[in-house]
Amino acid sequence: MAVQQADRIIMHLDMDYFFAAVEERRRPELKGRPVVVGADPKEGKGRGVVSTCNYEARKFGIRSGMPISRAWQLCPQAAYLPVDFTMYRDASEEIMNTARKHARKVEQVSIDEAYMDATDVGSYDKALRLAERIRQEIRDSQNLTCSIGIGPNKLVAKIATDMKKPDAITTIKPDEVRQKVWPLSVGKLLGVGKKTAGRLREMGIRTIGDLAASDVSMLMAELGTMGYEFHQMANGMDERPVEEYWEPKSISREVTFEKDVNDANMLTEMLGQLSREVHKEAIDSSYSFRTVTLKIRFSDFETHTKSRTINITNSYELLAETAKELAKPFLTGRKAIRLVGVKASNLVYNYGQKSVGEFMAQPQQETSHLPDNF
Ligand code: TTP
Ligand code: MG
Ligand code: MG
Repeated sequence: MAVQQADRIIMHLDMDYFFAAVEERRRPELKGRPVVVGADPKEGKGRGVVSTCNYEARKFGIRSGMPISRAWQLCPQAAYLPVDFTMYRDASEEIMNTARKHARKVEQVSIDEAYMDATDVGSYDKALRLAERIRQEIRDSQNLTCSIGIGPNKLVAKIATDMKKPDAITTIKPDEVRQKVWPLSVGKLLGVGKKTAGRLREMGIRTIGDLAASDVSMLMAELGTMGYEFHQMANGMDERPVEEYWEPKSISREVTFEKDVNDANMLTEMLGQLSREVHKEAIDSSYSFRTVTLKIRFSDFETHTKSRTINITNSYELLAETAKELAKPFLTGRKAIRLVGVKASNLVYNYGQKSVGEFMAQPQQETSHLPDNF
């Protein structure tokens, strides 16, 4: 079978039962028990869904995205914990930093997932040793487990990760695609949802191998250009590069006035202007933010910064209003002002469809829901 990009080596890393694993780390007494992270189950009457659960809870049939009331029916004795997104995001940042220490290019694709380009290590054996180092370092520094897949492209690497979890490394070399990937169901391919899988089934196509062996013009007649893409993928072909971006720590603008200013209206207007520029950069680079910081320097160089953390947002109004509110105590006219600045930090990247912001948008709960026996 022809795999054209045999010269690339791509790794895919995904943390194991991520939110629940971070919760277990915080409360080691939970280890070995079913743990569900998500909405408040309210003794089976709760609304909202399961974010994730550990492998013990999965044995009861609980899954991400399932109504929390259903999870309660399946396993009322589980520990039910609210989503503590800040803690998971901090862990995610540490994990991605570890990955960046080892791989030349790292593309984070979700809170617990990244692709790495390991072409420059030169061989699959060396890539495996590199993956082992990364897994070990995440375990040592974060006390969390991950799974890593290694393959000739993103598609095959991700399929490899999913093949063996938790705490596993799986390699699929180009000449193993036929043996390891073809027996899998078509649903494993990117973009093949339940509906497309159903249509393919009607055409007698169930496995990735069936798809690879199908006539490409027949697939295109049925599914349009998607048919062509699925056929390519089924043959293990995926040219998408690993695209790295470095998460900026903050976005800020400041201005030093030519002449010190004592006019509150003018300062407020300038804060609005600076907020607009910060906001534009955040939107252009797909970031929401949680923390707004104001910086003020008086004519005698006395400098103050004040921060406020708000609900995650990408609203200009919220940014500007928060900056102006933070500035109020300084606009008494007591001293002239030399410099003002506005900063947005605690940035959260909006990952297309299922953005981190959406996870955050789930109602936050204040308390945890550990049953008494935990
Ligand atoms: P996943 O990597 O899909 O799942 P997981 O890490 O919990 O488990 P696995 O071992 O199978 O990889 O998602 C990462 C995190 O994203 C997950 O811990 C919680 C969150 N998440 C949701 O909040 N809602 C969802 O529907 C999914 C799929 C994930
Ligand atoms: Mg995961
Ligand atoms: Mg994931």
